[in-house]
Amino acid sequence: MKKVNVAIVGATGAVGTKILEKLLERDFPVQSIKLLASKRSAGTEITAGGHNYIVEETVPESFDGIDIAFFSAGGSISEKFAHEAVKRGAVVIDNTSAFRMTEQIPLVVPEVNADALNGHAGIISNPNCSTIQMVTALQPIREKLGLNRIIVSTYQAVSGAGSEAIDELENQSNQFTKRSEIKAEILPSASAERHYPIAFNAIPQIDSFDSSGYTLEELKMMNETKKIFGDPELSVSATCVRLPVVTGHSESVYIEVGQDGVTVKELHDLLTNAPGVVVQDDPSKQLYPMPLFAEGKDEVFVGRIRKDPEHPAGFHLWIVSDNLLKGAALNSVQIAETLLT
Ligand code: 25A
Ligand code: L14
Repeated sequence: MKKVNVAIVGATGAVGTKILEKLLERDFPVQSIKLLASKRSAGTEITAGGHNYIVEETVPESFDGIDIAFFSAGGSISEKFAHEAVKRGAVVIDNTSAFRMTEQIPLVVPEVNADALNGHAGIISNPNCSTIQMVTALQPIREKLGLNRIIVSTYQAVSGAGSEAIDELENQSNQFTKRSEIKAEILPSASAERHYPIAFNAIPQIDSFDSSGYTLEELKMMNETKKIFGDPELSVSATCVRLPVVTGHSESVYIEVGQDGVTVKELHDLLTNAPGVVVQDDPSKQLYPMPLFAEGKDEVFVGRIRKDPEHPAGFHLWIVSDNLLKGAALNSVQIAETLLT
């Protein structure tokens, strides 16, 4: 395989750090790796895989000679630099929401719609973390049985909101046990008018509200799922909730498949053979997925598969994955690997 020159924008962040880890761990064919972040982090030394890297400030010239640029520094940075990177010859794999719903830009989960990469024009979007793990698990079901409806409630980890949110949960947990004043400055979102403690709490707001009453995170799940599946008619609705979990998103998913009379065993068999999916489902052994045990793992874990007693095509599933890996860094690196093969 041809060796490539890679850049990571947002390399010091929660997702950027994992992208570097995955590139090294998976023997990605790198010629060189350039770590980019804001001016604040320029000069920081990062040691990984026996190499010392010095973080540089992101400027337009950073992308000269780069073949693949991974972006994970927030939407505004992608808007500022992604087109510039493409102009200078790079393919951009973007982890932010900046271009996901732009029609000509592919939104890709390799296990689901690798074909969408054909004929891309330089920018490829990596979907939202909650969306990725859900569509990865539902793809084999949709392919074989059809899918008419999804109702999902999420239980999301703080690492999805970046490293500052992880620090906030840790600090608040300490403040709580020491009975000192609890300081909330980041969640539910840095730009929100009011902030609430996440430690020992559950916050039914991820990102800001739309005039419809849904949050942007919920709308991302609804719109991105339809785009990835290529099915604008699919009925999807979401409720997204933040929990005091560091890493690993969980989802309670209700689906209506395209035919009646399907059995739980059929779903088990389909999911057991699905790429990137692991079934953990045995009530007699209390076996089900949990975020604490999904952290650091590449797979999407599925359990609690049950038939809805009131609807002939309805099923319930519990889907868990590491939001920084399959939900972000791993999926981005898999997109790059798919492009190179
Ligand atoms: O707009 P979106 O798409 O909704 O994305 C919003 C946020 O979501 C995260 C990502 O946070 C992003 O900021 N994110 C994006 N995609 C994601 C995904 N798929 C995702 N999360 C989950 N799944 P993050 O923490 O992962 O990454 C932030 C990185 O962005 C870098 N960055 C910021 N501004 C930049 C920039 N890079 C280039 N140019 C810019 N102008 C940021 O680097 C980080 O790598 P950094 O240089 O800001 O350094 C982070 C270090 O600095 C400390 N720090 C943070 N704030 C301050 C600070 N130090 C001093 N003062 C501060 N105010 C941090 O502790 C950290 O060590
Ligand atoms: O759109 O705060 O990829 O958990 C995913 C994580 C947005 C923020 C995205 C979070 C991000 C979200």
